[in-house]
Amino acid sequence: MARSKRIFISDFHLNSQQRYQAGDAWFDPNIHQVRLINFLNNEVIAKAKLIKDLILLGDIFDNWVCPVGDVPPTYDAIGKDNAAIIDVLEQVQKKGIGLYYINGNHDFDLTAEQVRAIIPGVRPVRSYLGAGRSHAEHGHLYTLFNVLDYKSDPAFGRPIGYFITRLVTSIEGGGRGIADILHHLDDLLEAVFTPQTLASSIIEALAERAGLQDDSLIEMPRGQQISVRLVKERYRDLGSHYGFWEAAERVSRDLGGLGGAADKLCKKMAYNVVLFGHTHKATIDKDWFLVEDRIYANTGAWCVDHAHCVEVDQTPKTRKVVVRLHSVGGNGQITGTVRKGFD
Ligand SMILES: [Mn+2]
Repeated sequence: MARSKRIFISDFHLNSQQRYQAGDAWFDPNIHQVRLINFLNNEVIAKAKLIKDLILLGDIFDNWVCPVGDVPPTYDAIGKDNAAIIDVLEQVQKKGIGLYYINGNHDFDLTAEQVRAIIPGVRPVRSYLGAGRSHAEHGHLYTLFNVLDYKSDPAFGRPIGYFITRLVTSIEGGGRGIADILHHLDDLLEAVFTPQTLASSIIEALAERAGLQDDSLIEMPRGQQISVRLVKERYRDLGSHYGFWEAAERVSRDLGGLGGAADKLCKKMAYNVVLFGHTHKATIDKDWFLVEDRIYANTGAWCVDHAHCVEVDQTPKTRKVVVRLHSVGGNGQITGTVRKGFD
């Protein structure tokens, strides 16, 4: 039997032991690790003869979720502190499955060299093309708060979402996970949405909720620090970099999802299948209204109650492409499937 299936999973948000112990990491090893490892063993490794590639679709490692008073973990530390998962990813490859790594925003500065040192054999890529006219990437590049931003931060390109995440993680009872971040933003944007004040108002309000002043310092990697004031100054022009309408459209993707970005991409690049992660909202739909016959699927997340994976299969004989969104239960077994195809 030919290997024809590509399996996509994303948004593990693996963090360091320090963050697991502090209880503010999004990935909870006590609940999420056994599910992930069982899934990889039973649904990927055990079915290796059917599977061509396993694609990690971004935000696998996370050094954003860390309160401002602590130094964020290095990628090496995150790798070491999740050795059991890294080990299974190596086993996947030993079964002849290609393992691909695509950066998300929470691991945007993890280099190809670094990821190859942490997961030997992995293939770092910017996007995954294959099986007909299908395209997969993390999806943050279509947003405003999470797109790499070398205009505001010429040295590192950190999106403002980096500081939003650090601040929300520092708010007492501020919550844990993307839904809580969106809750804070929703709340703030009603008051502040003009491009001129967008970024600085968000930082100011979140800093206040975290009990910080303008001259409070945020601990950064490599012994550096940055003040709240400097963050506000750096990102002040964020909205105007894109112009009002483009900024508004991008913010709507930050808040509401990436389906519209998938439509645009299909039109521009003539794809018929687009996969994203990033939103933590698993979905699959086939549309023929705005664009002719396109399938958009989102891989959801593995640091939440209900995990998902997306499978793209191309029947070797007919070359027909089928996309399946699988729900994954607490023990890592596939518990339900929604199928969309071109027949
Ligand atoms: Mn993301």
